[in-house]
Amino acid sequence: MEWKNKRILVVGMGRSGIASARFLRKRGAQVTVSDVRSAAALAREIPELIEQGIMVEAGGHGLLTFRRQDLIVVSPGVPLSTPELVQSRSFGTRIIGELELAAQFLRGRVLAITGSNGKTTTTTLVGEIMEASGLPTQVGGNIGVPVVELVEAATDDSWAVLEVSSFQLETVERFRPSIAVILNITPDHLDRHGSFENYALAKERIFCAQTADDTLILNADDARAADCAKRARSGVWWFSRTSAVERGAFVDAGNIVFRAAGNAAAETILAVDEIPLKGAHNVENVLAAVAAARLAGVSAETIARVVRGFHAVEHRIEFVARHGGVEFYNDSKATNVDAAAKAIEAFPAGIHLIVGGKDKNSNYAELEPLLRERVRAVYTIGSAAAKIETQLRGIVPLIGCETLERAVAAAAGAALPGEIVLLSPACSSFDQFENYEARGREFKRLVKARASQAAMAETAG
Ligand code: UMA
Repeated sequence: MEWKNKRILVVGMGRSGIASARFLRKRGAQVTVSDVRSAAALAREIPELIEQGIMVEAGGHGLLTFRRQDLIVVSPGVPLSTPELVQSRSFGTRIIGELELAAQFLRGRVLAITGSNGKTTTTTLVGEIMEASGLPTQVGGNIGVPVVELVEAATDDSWAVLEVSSFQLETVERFRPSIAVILNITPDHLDRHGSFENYALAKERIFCAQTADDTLILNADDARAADCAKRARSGVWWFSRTSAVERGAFVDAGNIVFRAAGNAAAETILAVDEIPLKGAHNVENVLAAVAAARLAGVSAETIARVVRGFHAVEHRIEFVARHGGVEFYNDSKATNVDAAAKAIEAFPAGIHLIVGGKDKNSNYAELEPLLRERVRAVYTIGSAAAKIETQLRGIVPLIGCETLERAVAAAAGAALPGEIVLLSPACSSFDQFENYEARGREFKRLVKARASQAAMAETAG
């Protein structure tokens, strides 16, 4: 498509929308950005956009604004069921997302990672491995850097290592990763996608444009992810924590190994014990990273070296502090039930668990066996609290706290030496925070403030 003077509407003025609008304007398009937030709320963003010649509609989406466009670029957080988008589609207007837009310009090869959980950790790890091996690498996508921002520095020899979400994948057509990874598919975002199957089908779009020259890496231990092999045109490789795979990465006698083909001998990469990250799910993330990096041509030695030195990504079972013998962990990125389950599994017992936020039509009762086994008490926060309390009643002691501040105080007050206070909310954050990062930062601030108060009291005493 020739972009010059094309009328393009960007929906949403967040990270993705602003980057798309700037990108399109630079290529000569007539760009309008529309956002439901008020002009006052967008006071920081609007002046710069106007200065660049971008038109701004704030305080709601106008039906007419949506009508006069050659193309609509929608932000990942805007549902495709938004009435203005439904109407535009019925008029035949093409609607794409920022990922598809970027894919049409991005040079070099793409290594894309999706999954319900583990995306950010695996993407960060693969990015570090690729960089350490000397391959020109950029990291972006759902991890926080819009993919259009990678276009300028990309070359025919470079790699873009991308975390991609179901929201971004929903609108891809020509996005074609040389290597695609599906870590797992478990219920998430059901409020947006309507059903688990719709959500899974959105994830499958990661390989919709792949050909036999491309590679798809799947988790053999995850039934829905493994099922994708039936519909892939690409070469399928596997990873598994529980059994040997014909080709790919698996655990063998306590080691992470990689097998290039069914009859080849597996090469040892490193021992499972050498992985510095907590939890069985992180073994899966490492297996996926090993398979992806090995297939991108990185040596076993480089992979092992980077994995050994890799520590938790912020907000993912991140160690915050230890005081009064109690350890505090920030797992704010656990925005669904499965992610919270994985965090609980990472600690044997004595957990004081802070849960809640904005519900996504989730079933918290799925946590029951783990709560009974490992959790001393659950502290609820946010708008999902009433639903969580109803679903978990009678399983563990429940303490309604409403705010994170009260939850930290209650959990810290109740936890005994040797126990754990874990923020792993199983919900999104948007009812009380700007995003999960803000929630995680607030948790860390509260914990550290308590620790320094305790230290001061001790000194004074
Ligand atoms: N908005 C509208 N109309 C609507 C809905 C929203 O105008 O109907 C506006 C909001 O007022 C706001 C803007 O859209 O101004 C927000 O857009 P957005 O929600 O797409 O957020 P961005 O800031 O553009 O961030 C997005 C991703 N957000 C989501 O998918 C919700 C970020 O992923 C991503 O890092 C960023 O693009 C860069 O690629 C975050 C996320 O929560 C981390 N992802 C979900 C997850 O990981 O579970 C999928």
